[in-house]
Amino acid sequence: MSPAEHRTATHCPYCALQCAQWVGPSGEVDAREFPVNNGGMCQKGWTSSALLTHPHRLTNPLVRDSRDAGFAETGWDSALARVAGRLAALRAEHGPDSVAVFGAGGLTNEKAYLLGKFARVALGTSQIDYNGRFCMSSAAAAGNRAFGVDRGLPFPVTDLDDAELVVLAGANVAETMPPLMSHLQRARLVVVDPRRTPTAERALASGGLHLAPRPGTDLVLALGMLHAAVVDGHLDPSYVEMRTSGFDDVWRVAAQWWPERAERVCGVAASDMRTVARWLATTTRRYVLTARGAEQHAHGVDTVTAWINLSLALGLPGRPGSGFGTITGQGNGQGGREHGQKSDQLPGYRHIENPAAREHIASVWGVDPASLPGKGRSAVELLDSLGRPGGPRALLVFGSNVLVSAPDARAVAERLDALDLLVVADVLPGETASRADVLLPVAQWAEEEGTMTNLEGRVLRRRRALVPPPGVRTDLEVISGLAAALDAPGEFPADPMTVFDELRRASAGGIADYAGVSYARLDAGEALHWPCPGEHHPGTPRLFTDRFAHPDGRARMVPVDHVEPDENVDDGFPLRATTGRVLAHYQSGAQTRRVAELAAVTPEVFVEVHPDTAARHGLADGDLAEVTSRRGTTRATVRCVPTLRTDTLFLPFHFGGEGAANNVTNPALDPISRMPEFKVAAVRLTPVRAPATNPAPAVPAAART
Ligand SMILES: Nc1nc2c(c(=O)[nH]1)N[C@H]1C(S)=C(S)[C@@H](COP(=O)(O)OP(=O)(O)OC[C@H]3O[C@@H](n4cnc5c(=O)[nH]c(N)nc54)[C@H](O)[C@@H]3O)O[C@H]1N2
Ligand SMILES: Nc1nc2c(c(=O)[nH]1)N[C@H]1C(S)=C(S)[C@@H](COP(=O)(O)OP(=O)(O)OC[C@H]3O[C@@H](n4cnc5c(=O)[nH]c(N)nc54)[C@H](O)[C@@H]3O)O[C@H]1N2
Ligand code: SF4
Ligand SMILES: [Mo]
Repeated sequence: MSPAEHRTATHCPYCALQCAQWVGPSGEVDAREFPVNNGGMCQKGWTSSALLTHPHRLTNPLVRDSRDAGFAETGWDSALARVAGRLAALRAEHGPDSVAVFGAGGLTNEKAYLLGKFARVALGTSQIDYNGRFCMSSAAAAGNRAFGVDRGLPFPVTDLDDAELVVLAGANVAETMPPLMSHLQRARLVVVDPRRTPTAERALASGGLHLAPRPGTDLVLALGMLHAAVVDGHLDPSYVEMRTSGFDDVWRVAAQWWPERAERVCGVAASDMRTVARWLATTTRRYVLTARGAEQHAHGVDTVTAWINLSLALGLPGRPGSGFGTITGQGNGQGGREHGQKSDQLPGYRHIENPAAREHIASVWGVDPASLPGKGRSAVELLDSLGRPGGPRALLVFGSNVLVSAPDARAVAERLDALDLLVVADVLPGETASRADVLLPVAQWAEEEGTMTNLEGRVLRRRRALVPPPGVRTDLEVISGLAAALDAPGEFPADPMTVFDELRRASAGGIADYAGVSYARLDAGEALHWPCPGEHHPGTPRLFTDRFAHPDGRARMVPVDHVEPDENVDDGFPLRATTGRVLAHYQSGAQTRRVAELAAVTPEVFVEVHPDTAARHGLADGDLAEVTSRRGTTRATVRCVPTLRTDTLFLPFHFGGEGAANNVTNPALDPISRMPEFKVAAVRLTPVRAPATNPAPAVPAAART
């Protein structure tokens, strides 16, 4: 590592833990001491510099006249003029909603903010949404409903250090945020996951439990535990009385879910439900945390609500040393959902249909409130509307590889192909970028300034250690340049601090209030968790200590009941496929599949199958198989896993093409969050008979003896 004075303090480009890094003058990366990561990083963080100088890196704007043609390099002025010209023509002919924008939870706060403003002011479109719908939307909706505010962890990660018990529902943190495990050393862990993940192994080693429900039945499991807690005398009546409302309605449902009945639905032993309820009630420092396994369902909001209800009945949220939280996902999964790239949202976590919110934001933007569009389509619905009558005819994508990561990949490919214009800003030629008409090369994390908000709602500084390659611009420069080429009203500065200062004013008075957060305070090392409403406000590391964010100060317990997953198994599709992550790859794999060290760990897609299930289908470890749902097929190599449920298969979603897990996933949406059901699809498993590569030579019968 280079001398200390030449290295720059920043954070990892990938997940929401935002481990602290040093980046040296040649891009070399080292771990940096910071509360969330305790000086550690995972393999992805350690190898993140590989992409800075990767030969596939995009370094020039690329354009083409048709999808069949090859790309040609062009200059920035000509690329931006071309995009602006076509967008203006589409708007003139078909109206502003004919142009759509797709953002991402990996974008900095500044980018997310400017992108939302660009859509509403420069394009005048309501059609903007982002990949956070695939990620956090169910937990966010449940948190808003119960607590009146959505901040993934309403306490710092370091509070977990002293926990005695942590229930992880659908979270495989040992692979998805490995350094987070350093905060779970003392705790007994209960892991709820249909698979015996490395996190579940840790639970067993900690003296805890691994509960393996049938995918999509966590809600019943939580109801069974609530039933057990109440019947066994563990309810915290004074907390429920003082700090919550709605318990009676919740109990009316939970009363019907005695553990044995819940067991029949979810497959977890009733005795284990009673044990966990007792552990939760009889330890002092205890937490319930959810992640995508519990959330990515067509009833994900209600499922998270069921875990919240259990936590409230036992008095966890807002009590020192205890709590409920959700582990966010993408680097800026938290900040990315606060500043207005969501279809129903304006900056500061304001609602776009609230007249006071529109008035405030319009005044910051210097436009007439009436000119701001209303609510647009959610991500899956937006993708589904592309190129259809009345749907958008152009799409601008910033920071998402939807062809691999959105559910029902074949349908997404059809919709992208139906567009008149696809513009992608990316650092690499991933699957979606490669399908674009115009491809705009952007800077990477170590080449730009900005802020990110980590899983604890703490605002962090991303700092520039390197100059981007010539020909590459930052996302902010791209958005600013496009606004200028469109002759847009309002200001679209490309300087991150200028954008952030405007974001502060826009967020002021909102739920996610950043008014008091400044680059100067962050650079001075202050730990600022929102809300931070003033220059002298210390920020809010812990929410809910005195009151919840609803007007009456109480948390709302909302009655929820079991609903089967959207798609049932039947003779044609007798198994359930669930999907998720492995340690070495990140998301759609657009980045990590190109990093040699990571590709060596997990070179290709696999499907986890119980050995008995594999044998029943004529398959063994290492065989090639097809997993087929009502929508499509994923080809993957069989990995026999004896600890897996026999009715369940698991596919990582980090691969594209024939190996894309999303060829089979179900785009059924949660009615509230519009989150797709990534975690359960009805499938069948079939062997792929490899074509004989060396067919035996035909031997004349007479020669056989
Ligand atoms: N290595 C790596 N780390 C990452 C990422 C990555 O792509 N790779 N992505 C980041 C992002 S954006 C996110 S959102 C987080 C996600 O972090 P996690 O939520 O931990 O990751 P997943 O693997 O999607 O899902 C967790 C587990 O849910 C289980 N599961 C499936 N169905 C069910 C169910 O019905 N109920 C329950 N209880 N569990 C179920 C799966 O078996 C899986 O082990 O990770 C972040 N960190
Ligand atoms: N089956 C299944 N599907 C899933 C999930 C699942 O569990 N199962 N999980 C879902 C979840 S939780 C998530 S978060 C999504 C994520 O999936 P995606 O939305 O596809 O996210 P990434 O793969 O991170 O895509 C990021 C893209 O943006 C580029 N990029 C990186 N940084 C920047 C930047 O600063 N600016 C720009 N312009 N581009 C950048 C990368 O090169 C890459 O091409 O996948 C979802 N899809
Ligand atoms: S855990 Fe997340 S933030 Fe930390 S090094 Fe790994 S990918 Fe980066
Ligand atoms: Mo995510």
